[in-house]
Amino acid sequence: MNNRIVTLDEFILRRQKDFPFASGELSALLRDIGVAAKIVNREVNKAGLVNILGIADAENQSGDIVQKLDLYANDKLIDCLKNSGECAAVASEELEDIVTFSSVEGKSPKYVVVFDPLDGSSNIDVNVSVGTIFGIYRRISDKNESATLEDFFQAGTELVGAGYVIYGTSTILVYTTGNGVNGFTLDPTIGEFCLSHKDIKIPERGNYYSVNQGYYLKFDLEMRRYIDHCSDHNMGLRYIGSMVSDIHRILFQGGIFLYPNTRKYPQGKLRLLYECNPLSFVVENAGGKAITCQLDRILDVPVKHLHQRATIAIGSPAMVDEYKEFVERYSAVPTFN
Ligand code: P6P
Repeated sequence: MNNRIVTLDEFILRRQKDFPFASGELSALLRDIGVAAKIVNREVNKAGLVNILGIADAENQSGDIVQKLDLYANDKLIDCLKNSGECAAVASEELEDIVTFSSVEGKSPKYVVVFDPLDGSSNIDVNVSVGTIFGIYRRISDKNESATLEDFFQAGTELVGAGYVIYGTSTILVYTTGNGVNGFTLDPTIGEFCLSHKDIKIPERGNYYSVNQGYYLKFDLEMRRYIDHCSDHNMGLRYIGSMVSDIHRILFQGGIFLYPNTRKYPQGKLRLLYECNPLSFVVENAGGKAITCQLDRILDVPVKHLHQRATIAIGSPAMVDEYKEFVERYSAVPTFN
């Protein structure tokens, strides 16, 4: 059994032949994201020890109270990507607009990156796992000019790479460039992400469903009937309040995560650009499915603005298909697909 350590950097370089435009820029960009993740991890792991807890006196674009660590993670990701020379601009949950980068060493970067720097950050103060979500698009605007919003208003199907980092009992980076999904666990003794979960495939179904049951009475009929179905079939409920953590569990144990429209969030709460699309890209590449609660494939949904919200049902293919049947059977809105 060959249990030689394979670091993230080594893996990326080995698989560079898989990249459609294997000229090394995407490899370098992924490595830079790995560096940012290590820096963020260092601070997340000691959040309880230094005065970076508590509420920054700011709100982000979603109107959420921003924890200081959100801002720290946001800044570190921007620094790493700005200096990489491979990224032309970023969009972040913590930024109202895109941030474009000037050229580094005369390079004209091919890519832009979207990210939620610290998803589920309300859990930080109670030591529950949180995560960073990222997605990589090829630029479509004029490479001789600064990147524009046009580069970010691309459907999820145009992603060339996506992944997440979960800061939990261990820190794991999971990513795909469209050719399989692989997980790397950070070994703090050597400061390297090491291949730990090769070619992840999501189970066809699982024993848990994941939804904020507290909103049950506010859900539409089809969602309530689906939840009743899960309960009638003795499925367990696991909901962490950190989408990265729930999706990570589902990737390995199977299951379904749902965030439908509610009175407070009639379009859904989660953000399409930097939460739903990247995680759907990962889940689909692991053999899963991701649709809106109106039954559109998440990755096909047109991106019209940076902080656009979406409803989502994502996870094991058999369970997403089952949920789809409930929507078709109980939804007031006729479905034609
Ligand atoms: P609710 C965290 O704020 C987040 O964006 C996701 O990580 C999480 O799944 C969801 O919101 C939790 O939302 O309304 O259930 O508290």
